[in-house]
Amino acid sequence: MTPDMISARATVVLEANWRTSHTVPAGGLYPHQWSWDSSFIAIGLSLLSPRRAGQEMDALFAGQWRDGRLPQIIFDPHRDQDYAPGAAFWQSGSLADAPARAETAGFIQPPNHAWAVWKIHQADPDESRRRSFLERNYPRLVDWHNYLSQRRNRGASGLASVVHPWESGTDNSPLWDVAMKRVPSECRTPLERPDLQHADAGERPSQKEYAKYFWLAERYRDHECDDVDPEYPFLMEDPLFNTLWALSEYALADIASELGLPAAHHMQRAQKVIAALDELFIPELGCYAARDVLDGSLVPKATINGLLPLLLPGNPNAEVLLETLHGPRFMGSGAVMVPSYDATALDHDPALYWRGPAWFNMSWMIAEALDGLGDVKGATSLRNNIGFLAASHDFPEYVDPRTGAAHGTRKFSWTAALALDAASDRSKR
Ligand code: 2M8
Repeated sequence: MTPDMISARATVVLEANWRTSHTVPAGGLYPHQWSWDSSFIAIGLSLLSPRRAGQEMDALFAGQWRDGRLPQIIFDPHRDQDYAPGAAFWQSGSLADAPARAETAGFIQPPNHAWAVWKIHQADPDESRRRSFLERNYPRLVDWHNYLSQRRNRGASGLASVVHPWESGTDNSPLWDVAMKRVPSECRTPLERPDLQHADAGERPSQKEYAKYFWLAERYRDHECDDVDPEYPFLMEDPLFNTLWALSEYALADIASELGLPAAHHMQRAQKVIAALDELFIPELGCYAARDVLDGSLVPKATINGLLPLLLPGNPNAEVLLETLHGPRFMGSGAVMVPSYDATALDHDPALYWRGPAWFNMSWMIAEALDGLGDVKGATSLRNNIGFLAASHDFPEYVDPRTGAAHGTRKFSWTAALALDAASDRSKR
């Protein structure tokens, strides 16, 4: 399949998933706007239309709260029956810090936004300047990062904590299993699962997991989403979330310099996050772990989250991470894209969501990391697989890492956007 064919097919998906001002991740399964999806999508859109990439980010920031948080989901009021929990569950309008003109979730997602904004600017700096793209987004991004450092430093380590598996973007990753044991499953909200109309039950989190997800969401909402609930049972420091924060903080330094503003404080914050991340590195595991803030324990499971600190420039652990990446637990398992979880683990499942399958955004980020490390051949080979597998299987949500068989929903927007990017030469990287 030629890069032109991949781009043409990906463009059709992105057109179909565009809704006036933003892109839905998938028309049936995910009918609203999701936070970190939109960053990946906008990176792809910037190749088609910088204007549309800008609109995508504007629509997202229209949902930003007064406390700076950028919510996990901005709801489309016309589709509230089609996804749970939705706007009726969150009732964000009743919370003082929530925006008046948008209905949103109270949770957040990984902060890849400044990183994306800087990439979009670099794709066409003249167009970006004409549209004041950086001027508009810089203050919003600063508020967002301030929310992370002021409100989410729950473990006082300098890292941001996630308060729900959904906030990590890797919902049922084995990293959360132990902490989820202390979360009750007696939620009060009826357990609706519209997701099961669009994806096989065997490829989605279980009913029991959903009951716990809802219980946590109820608890967070009923505490006014205030991030100070002393009895809250789930606080985790995720290596991927914090890697993206550090990268985005570096991107804010680039953006500030481009705008002629002071940038040193952004560099310092990035370095602080990176120094704190070092406490999550387990040499014997060959990658980073997540930390349970409530008891300080590290979760020794090898996941894609733990490999992605490879993206951090000058990471002193890069050699070990590369060994793990190329070893039998990940690419050395005969994989065509990077598994989300250790392929040798007894509970690795190549079709079950974040417990084994390969995801396009993750492999795309690994390719970015390999570029940064000078492994152009490795990055190109991964990008070729991303483009080919995406376009030949109708842009699936995730694939079996070894066979490339498609799973989850199809016509998935970030798959299309990142396949488009992978197929482009992006000024020869
Ligand atoms: C998945 O998560 C949502 C909850 O946010 C869900 O399962 O319903 C994850 O893959 C997440 O990373 C992604 O942002 C979202 C929308 O694509 O779907």
